[in-house]
Amino acid sequence: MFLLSLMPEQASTVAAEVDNLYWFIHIVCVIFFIIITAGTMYFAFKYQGKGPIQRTIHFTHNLYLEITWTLIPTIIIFFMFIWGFELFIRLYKAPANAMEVRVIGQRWNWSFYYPQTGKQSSELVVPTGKPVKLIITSNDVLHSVFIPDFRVKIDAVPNRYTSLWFEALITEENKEGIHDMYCAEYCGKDHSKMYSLVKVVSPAEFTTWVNDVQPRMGKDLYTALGCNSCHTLDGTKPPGGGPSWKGLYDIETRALEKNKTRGVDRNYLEDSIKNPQMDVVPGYEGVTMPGFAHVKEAEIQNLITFILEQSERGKKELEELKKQLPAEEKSKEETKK
Ligand code: HEC
Ligand SMILES: [Cu+2]
Repeated sequence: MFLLSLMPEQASTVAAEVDNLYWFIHIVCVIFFIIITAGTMYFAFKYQGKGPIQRTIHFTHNLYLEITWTLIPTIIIFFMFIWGFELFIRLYKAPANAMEVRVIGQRWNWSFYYPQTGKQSSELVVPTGKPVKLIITSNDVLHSVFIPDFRVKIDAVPNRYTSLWFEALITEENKEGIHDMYCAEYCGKDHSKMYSLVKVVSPAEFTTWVNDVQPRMGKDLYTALGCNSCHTLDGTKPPGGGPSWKGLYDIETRALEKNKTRGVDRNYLEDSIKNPQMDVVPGYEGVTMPGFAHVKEAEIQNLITFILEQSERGKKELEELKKQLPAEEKSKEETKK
C-alpha cells in the first residue's frame, strides 16, 4: 500500500499489472544491490591487508558457486522477460472491439477526432467499459502521448501512424474521472504547456457527448462535399459542371425544364441540393448532380447560407435575418469607457 501511493493512480485495466511488474523488477534490483554491496564491503574489511607479507592460498575456481550465481540470476531474468513480454504484447495489441479515436499532435496542443460521428475535441473524452484505441500522428515535429494514470505512452511521429489502447476505469479516489495527458517528447518553446485533459465518463454520457457535433460551415462543406468540382464562385462554368453560385441568388425566378418556374428562395435551394432531379435548370440535362439528402439538416442550411453569401440579394437577406436576433447588450462596450 505504501509503495502503491508512490505511483500515479491506477485508472486503466492494465495499470495495476504494469505496476506489479515494475515493483517486482525494482525490488529484485534493490535486494541484489544490498546483497552485493554488503558482501563487497564485508569481504573488503575482512580480508584487508594486515601486514606487509600476506599471501592468499592458491585458488582457481569453485564450480558449485559459479553454477549458483549464473543459474539463479538467469532464472530471475527469464521470469522478468516472459512476464514483461506477455504484458508488452497485450499493451500494444488493441482488442478487436476497441473504439478508434484519432489523435493529432501539433506545436503545442493535442486534438482529438471521433470518426464515428465527426466530433472534434481538444479534450480526450472516453467511456468506461470499452477499450479505446488511439491512432496517433503529428502535424509537425516529434511529440509523445503520455497518460500516466493509464500507464500508456507512445511517440507521435509526422507522416506516420502509431497507436496505443487502454480501457479506462473510474476509481474510488477519482470519481470525476479527470486525468492528465502530457507531451513527453521535448518539442520546442511551449512543450511544457502541451497537455490535455482526459475525461472518463459513463457510456451514456459519452454517447450524448460524441453525438453533439457542431455542424460544419458552408464554406468548408463546399469543398468537403465536392460541390466545388461543379459549382464555381466566380461566375465561370466548368465543363461537365453546373451553374456558378456567383449571383445565383440574384435571380429571383428560375426558369426550369418542363416550362416550370420557381422563385429562388431557401426552399428552392434546399430542394435543389437534396433532390436535384426534381427541378432541373435547362441546359444542364447532360450532367446529373448527385443528391445530398444524407447530409445533416444543419449542414444543408449552412450550405444554403454560403450560397446566399455569393450574391447581393443573398447578403441583404442575411443582414435582415440577423436583425431578428434580440438586440445585443450594449453594456459591454459602454462599461469599457
Ligand atoms: C457532378 C456535378 C455536381 C456536383 C458535385 C454538385 N452539383 Fe449542384 N448542380 C449540378 C448541375 C449540373 C446543376 C444544374 C442542373 C440541376 O438543376 O439539377 C446543379 C444545380 C444545383 C443547384 C441549383 C442551381 C440553380 O442555378 O438553380 C444548387 C443549389 C446546387 N446545385 C447545389 C449543390 C451543392 C450544395 C452541392 C454540394 C453539396 C452540389 N450542388 C454539387 C452539378 C453538380
Ligand atoms: Cu510536443
